Amino acid sequence: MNGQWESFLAPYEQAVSELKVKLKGIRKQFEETNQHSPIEFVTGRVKPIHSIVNKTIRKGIPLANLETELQDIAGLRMMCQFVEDIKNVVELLRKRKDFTIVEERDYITNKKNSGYRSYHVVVEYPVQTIEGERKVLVEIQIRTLAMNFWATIEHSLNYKYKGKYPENIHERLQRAAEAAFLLDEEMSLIRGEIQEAQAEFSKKNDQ
Ligand code: 0O2
Repeated sequence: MNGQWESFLAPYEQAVSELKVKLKGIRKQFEETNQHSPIEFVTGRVKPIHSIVNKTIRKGIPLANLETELQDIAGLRMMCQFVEDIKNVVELLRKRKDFTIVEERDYITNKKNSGYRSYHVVVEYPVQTIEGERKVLVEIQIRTLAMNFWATIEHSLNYKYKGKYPENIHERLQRAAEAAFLLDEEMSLIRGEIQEAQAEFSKKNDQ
């Protein structure tokens, strides 16, 4: 059984490794050209077998339909400093020729009831194997550092409650998510004001 899982997951492992290198490469290119990188850091993982099995049970997905119906067996996360960076990252992904976007889910405009915010892009990525090309689905989650802070902690608390928080905890988590989003908005405003001041300063110096 474990051997079967291993060979099933092998192309997903390959997709995650390759995409980690490629997406980290975007950040490097911005740095090399002395531009603000919309990407702060990139992580990736293949979903553990027990999480795959639990999710198929929870969502009623037959194991035979895993490849088409479970879109996040391979997952990448791209963390950004500012909310505005997220749309720039999505634009960069849309322009790429090494995979095809099959779905986008905007949980920033439409936050989840839990308070979760993130932009999800599902792509079909071709993996080259010794048996030929295999296309696998990969979910790329794009979020700010503050959204990631909230989601990481909420995810670890969720294990204790299995998604069923007592009402007051649920409300406090929602409020904490709003606080994280306010922080994102404030940081963007501060950045905007600093950029304006810098532009003024350069204009005066040029006169
Ligand atoms: P893990 O351990 O991160 O892999 P569903 O799972 O039913 O909500 P679906 O169709 O799988 O939805 O797609 P969706 O919602 O676009 O992506 C699910 C993934 O988004 C989750 O994967 C999490 O990574 C993240 N996510 C979604 N909602 C929340 C949330 O309320 N809190 C946190 N912390 N993360 C969330 P998994 O499989 O749940 O978990």
